[in-house]
Formats: sequence, structure tokens, C-alpha cells
Amino acid sequence: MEKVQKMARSVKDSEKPGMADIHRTHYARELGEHLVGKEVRIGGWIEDVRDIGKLAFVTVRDATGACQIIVTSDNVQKAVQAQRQSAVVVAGVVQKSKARDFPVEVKVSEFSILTGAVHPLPIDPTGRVESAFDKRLDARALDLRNPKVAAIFRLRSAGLKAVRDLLRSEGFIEVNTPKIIGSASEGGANLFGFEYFKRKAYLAQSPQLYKEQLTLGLDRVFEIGPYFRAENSHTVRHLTEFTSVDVEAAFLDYEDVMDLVEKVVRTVAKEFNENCSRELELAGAKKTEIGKIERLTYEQCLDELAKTGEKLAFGDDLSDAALRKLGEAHSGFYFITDWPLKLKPFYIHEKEDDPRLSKSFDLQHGYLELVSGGRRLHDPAKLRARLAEQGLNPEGFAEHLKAFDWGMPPHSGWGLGFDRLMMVLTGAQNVREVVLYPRDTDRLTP
Ligand code: AMO
Repeated sequence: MEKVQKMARSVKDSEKPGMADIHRTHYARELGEHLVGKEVRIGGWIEDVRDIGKLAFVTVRDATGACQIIVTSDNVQKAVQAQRQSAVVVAGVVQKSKARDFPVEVKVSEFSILTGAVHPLPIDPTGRVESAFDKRLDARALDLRNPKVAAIFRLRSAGLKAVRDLLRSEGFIEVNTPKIIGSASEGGANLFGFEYFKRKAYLAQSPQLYKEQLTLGLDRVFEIGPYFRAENSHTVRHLTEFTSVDVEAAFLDYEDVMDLVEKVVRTVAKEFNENCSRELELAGAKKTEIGKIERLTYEQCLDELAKTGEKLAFGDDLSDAALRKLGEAHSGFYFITDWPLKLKPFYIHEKEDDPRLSKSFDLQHGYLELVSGGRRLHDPAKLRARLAEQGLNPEGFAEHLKAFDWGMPPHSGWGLGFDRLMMVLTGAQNVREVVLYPRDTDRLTP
């Protein structure tokens, strides 16, 4: 905001006929009694117009909030005829207001409509008339004029910064790995393939192989980026393009990186609680208090489930129904650790004292999986053997495997679905609420 004020020219310089100065001196939220008698210039959009004859009260909103302006003489007709949501700059003197919602108002001398809005608009961005979610997504840019919606993305931005700051303070460096790749990183069928100069290429499902290789030279890395999965899932938690926070660290074991996940989640929640209470309130979200995060083993989960009548055998994956049952008993965050090795990807390390089990974990929130991670195999011979065991061709991973012959350190890491974490911390029921332009099986626009 400071920058905006510095950039703004003085109000007096600005008035060339027909050429409105687009700079502002203040944001709406900065107006207050300390500015009474001063000239200000606000840029925003028209939210409401109340015509009372010789004057009109106009509510102008900008990205920070709303303010009341009073227009008189020729400007009354301009304001009354203007379409709601048109972009304007207004300039005038601040005075005390009798209005219930505004301590001060701007008595306007300049009222310039910069860009008109159509009528009717596809949605009501004030949120007074609720629009269907699909319609909101179709008009997402306009939807963001709704302070409740904008608050979610301000929180998201604050959350990303908190994650970056924390990881950097823990010695991680941020990296960017390719999203166009020549072969599958994780195996499995959910890859998007496309033609790439007469060859076959794919969109990255995860930075898994790259981040592991990078521990060899960079020790601790993290990446925040988009990943792509051709999942034919129609749920409130799956997208075909999602944002993940991935970390990988040399010389750490899986418990160490679980501690780090915990720190990350606590740090984001703390950032929201302490520095974003206005955004939380606007978004209609509560503060998230995180108590002790339990660490249940997979086998403890099976025992718990058996008691509720959900009988699963060792080696069975935890179905959606099973996770929902666990989620009822453990409503907040909890880890599920030590999964059967065969349920985890080829790169996961076995437990030395029980090779049926793996050094792996998921972080859950209720039924929702937020993170998976673990200790990785660093021994190339073991890794080759595991690929073959899982029916994958080690030849297809030759590029990756060669790095393991260059002194690969033991390493551990995880991938955190950032969109899902945002769902939990904002109370959103659908992951699409916290993603600007969600991509799923049906949606490819806007
Ligand atoms: P995984 O496949 O479990 O692990 O993905 C990690 C986390 O990413 C999120 N996620 C998704 N979010 C929205 N839509 C999707 N389609 C989707 N798929 C996954 C989830 C999930 O927990 N390479 C490993 C991570 C690691 O071991 O480091 C991996 O990708 O929150």
C-alpha cells in the first residue's frame, strides 16, 4: 500500500479533461477520521448507488474494502446511469459521515467511469444473491470481487509464504523441476500423455524422482508447483491439476520429516490465526487450533476398525469408508504410519526390523489425506529389485537409477496437497473453492 501512495501523483495534478488519472492516493480501507478535510483519490468499482435527488450515495469498493462517496450535480446522473461493477476513479475531500457503516465519506469532485460493466452480470459478486458454484467458476475473475472469495486467496498466498519461510529457515532451498517429462515418475496409469516433437511426453504427476536426485548435491530441497493426474474421480477432493508442496532431505529419517510436516501445518495455522484473522472472518472460517497430532500405525488402525465392525486384513488398503470411520474417531490431524510395504510406491524404504512394513506415513485430517511421505531407498540394487517386484521395468527408470550410483545419501521426504490443506484451514467443503481455476474431468475453462 505504501508503494501505491508513493506512486500516486497528487490529486491536483491529475485533472486533465477526458483523461482521468488512474493512480490513487489511498485504498478504501485506509480512509478514516485522520483524513477529514484532505483530498483523496480512490480507484475501485461501483457496488451500490442510492439516488436521493440532488445527490447520490455511491458505494465504491476496492480490493481492501468499501467506502461511501457522495456525488452531486452532473455526477449524480452519471452515477445513477452507471452499471454496477464498472471501474471508476473518484476524487474529493474526506468528511465525517452519518452513515451507519462508514465513519467518513468522500465528497466527490471527480467521478470518472473508466470501464463499464455489462448488465446483467453473470453472477452477483457482492454475494447478496447466491450464485451456483459452476456459474461462479465460469466468472471466476468477477467472483473474486466478493470479499469472502478474495479472502480465501489472500489466505492461500499468506499460507504459501509461511511454508516457504519455514522451509528456508530449516535449510531447504526452493527448486523447480520439469513438468514436461519423458517417462512416468511414480508408475501407475494416471499420467497425461501428449505428443512432443514426434515423441511421447507426459505431464509430471509429482517431482518425486527429481527431488530425490537433488538431495545428492543440494541436501535439502522443496518445490511448490502444479502436478497433473489423469484421475477420473468426481469428488470434492480430487483435481486433475493440483498444487503440492514437496520436500526431500538427505540424512533424515521418516520420523524427522514427519516432525517437519507437523511444523509446516502448525506454522500455516498459526499464521492464519495470528496475522490473518480478518481474512478468516471474511472467509467465514474459524481459527484452527492444533493439539497433539497422534501417530497411529496402520496396524493400530486395523485394530480400531475391527472394533467398529470394519474387518480388514493386513495388506488391504484403507478404503474411503474405512478412512471415514477413522476420521470420526480422530477428527483433527493424525498420522497413519508404517503401511504395508506392498501398498506403497517402489521408492519407499522397508522397516529394518519388519520388512513387511514400510517407513511411510500419511497425514490425515479426518477422512481426508493431506500428505504422504517416507524414507526412500537409497541403495541402487534394492531400488532395482523393488521396481521389478512392483512390475515396473528398471530400464524405464535408467535416467533416475544412474544417480543412485553416484553416492546417493539416505533421504526422506513428503508431498503435501496444498489445496487440501487450504480446504481444511478455511473450512471449504470443496477443493475447487480454494483453487482459482480448477481443472477436473469436466472443467477445462476458464
Ligand atoms: P501422493 O500421490 O499421495 O504422494 O500425493 C501427495 C498429496 O497430494 C495431494 N493430491 C491431490 N490433491 C488434489 N487432487 C488430486 N488428484 C491429488 N492427488 C494427490 C494429496 C496427497 O496426499 N510422491 C509422493 C509424495 C512423497 O512421497 O513425497 C506423492 O505424490 O494431498
